[in-house]
Amino acid sequence: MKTIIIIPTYNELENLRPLLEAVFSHAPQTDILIVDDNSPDGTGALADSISTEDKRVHVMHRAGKLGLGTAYIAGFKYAVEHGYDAAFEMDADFSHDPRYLPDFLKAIENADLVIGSRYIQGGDTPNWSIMRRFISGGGNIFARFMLVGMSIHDCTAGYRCYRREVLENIDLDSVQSQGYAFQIEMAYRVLTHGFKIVEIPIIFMDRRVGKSKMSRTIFLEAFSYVLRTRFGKRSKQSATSAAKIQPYTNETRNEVTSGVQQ
Ligand SMILES: Nc1nc2c(ncn2[C@@H]2O[C@H](COP(=O)(O)OP(=O)(O)OP(=O)(O)O)[C@@H](O)[C@H]2O)c(=O)[nH]1
Ligand SMILES: [Mg+2]
Repeated sequence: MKTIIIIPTYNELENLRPLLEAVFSHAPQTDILIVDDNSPDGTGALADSISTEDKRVHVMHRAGKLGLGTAYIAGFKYAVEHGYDAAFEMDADFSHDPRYLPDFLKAIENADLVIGSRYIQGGDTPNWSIMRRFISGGGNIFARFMLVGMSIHDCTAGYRCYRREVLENIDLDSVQSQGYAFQIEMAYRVLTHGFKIVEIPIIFMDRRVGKSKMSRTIFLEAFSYVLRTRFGKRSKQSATSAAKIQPYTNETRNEVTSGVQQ
């Protein structure tokens, strides 16, 4: 299977080289696409120099900070255009530990989307404050409660592997969200297309160096996406058809499939 790991970067100078080394130590057969948004700290130039040393590394430069969602959409399109069978989402800050890559690669053989989950047995967020756990855990419970058919335990998780067929079938240009909402929207679309999602446990670590780009806006965007999808006109139709799906009867607790068609 030809795979590519999409890593969006904005000011990740210190993380980039050690991260790529760690990725290749666990999954030497994968390619990497760095999507850099003209990072002021020179991450893009470093990425270029690494790509001249290693042909597995590709770089996409964008003019300015255009957001995580559009960076992934651009990466997904690149993956489809260049004939990859599967594409990963991975943060550059070591929150998404490359040691899990072999688990993802095994799971994607029998899934359309694999999500690295913090909220199934074996998953954890050990260095998070109570408040952060509450916001993230509560957000996931809220999304599951509000979105019909959303049976994923960690729908805001950003460590994922998509099969090419999923990316070809989702209308990528119509995905508007950027932060947590982007992850929720993608997961919901994958489910409503009837694709099979598998969650595997990951321990999520806080970034070691560099600055977080997380903001209140990103939190509010996710909250508003869930409400709009639940109560919006178009979503009412998809919720109605979602309600027609057979009850979720997975023997393996972490496996999620839906027969919903949009
Ligand atoms: N290309 C691009 N990358 C971005 C943008 N915003 C964030 N990133 C990258 O996306 C990844 C996740 O960003 P973080 O700042 O770690 O946000 P987070 O992981 O949700 O929040 P923390 O848990 O606080 O780290 C990192 O690799 C960032 O460099 C953006 O606008 N464009
Ligand atoms: Mg992070």
